Amino acid sequence: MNKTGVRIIDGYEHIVYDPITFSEEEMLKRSLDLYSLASKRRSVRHFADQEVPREVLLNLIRTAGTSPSGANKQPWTFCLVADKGLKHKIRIAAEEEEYHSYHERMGQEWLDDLKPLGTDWRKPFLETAPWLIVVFRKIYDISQGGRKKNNYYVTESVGLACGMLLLAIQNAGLSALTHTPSPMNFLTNILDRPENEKPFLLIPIGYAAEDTYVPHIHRKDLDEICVMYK
Ligand code: IYR
Repeated sequence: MNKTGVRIIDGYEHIVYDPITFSEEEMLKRSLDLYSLASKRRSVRHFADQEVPREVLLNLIRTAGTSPSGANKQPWTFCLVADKGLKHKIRIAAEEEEYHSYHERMGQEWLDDLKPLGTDWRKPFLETAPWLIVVFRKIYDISQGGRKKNNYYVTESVGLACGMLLLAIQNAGLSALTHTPSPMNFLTNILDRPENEKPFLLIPIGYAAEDTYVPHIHRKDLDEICVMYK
């Protein structure tokens, strides 16, 4: 290895890995602290009319962009929408689809499952939230020369990136909703995205409105989600 920590392995440049480590005591505290932060995350549907600095949003997206992805293709685009006209268009189109979903497309079991959450076809939060993050998954890339290039495990990769994004949002002291109007092709048209990008998730983000109430849901106990082989 040379002094810069760069090494050629099998013909490809590698850099020395520089892991961040902690004492066991610190590790225990940090893991518990992050769990405590994560456990307070809730889906929020009521937002305050309060700006969030653009640079914060950019840092959240930067964090999401550190996610692992198939063959490191990073097959995602995060659209940041603050423009009121665009938010209005998105709300109108989402509500139209959701109206049909709630009245015709979703079965009774699905509607019953959603009753405790109090959702319906109306989506005012798409206009009240100061920002919408619209996540697209790139089903393939397009090379400089216009050729199709494969991406791999696209859904898994973008799902992982969104998980990191949600935790980053929580860490910044903001609130968000993972919203999936269905179908959501209208986002491709409104945001004028290329044909290799498919909408994945719509995330309204901002400060929760004062006196926001959320459903009293419970998270599964550890012994319901974790199986130890020891
Ligand atoms: N997409 C609809 C319905 C909906 C579906 C599930 I599954 C939820 O957990 C919540 C809502 C909507 O956003 O209202």
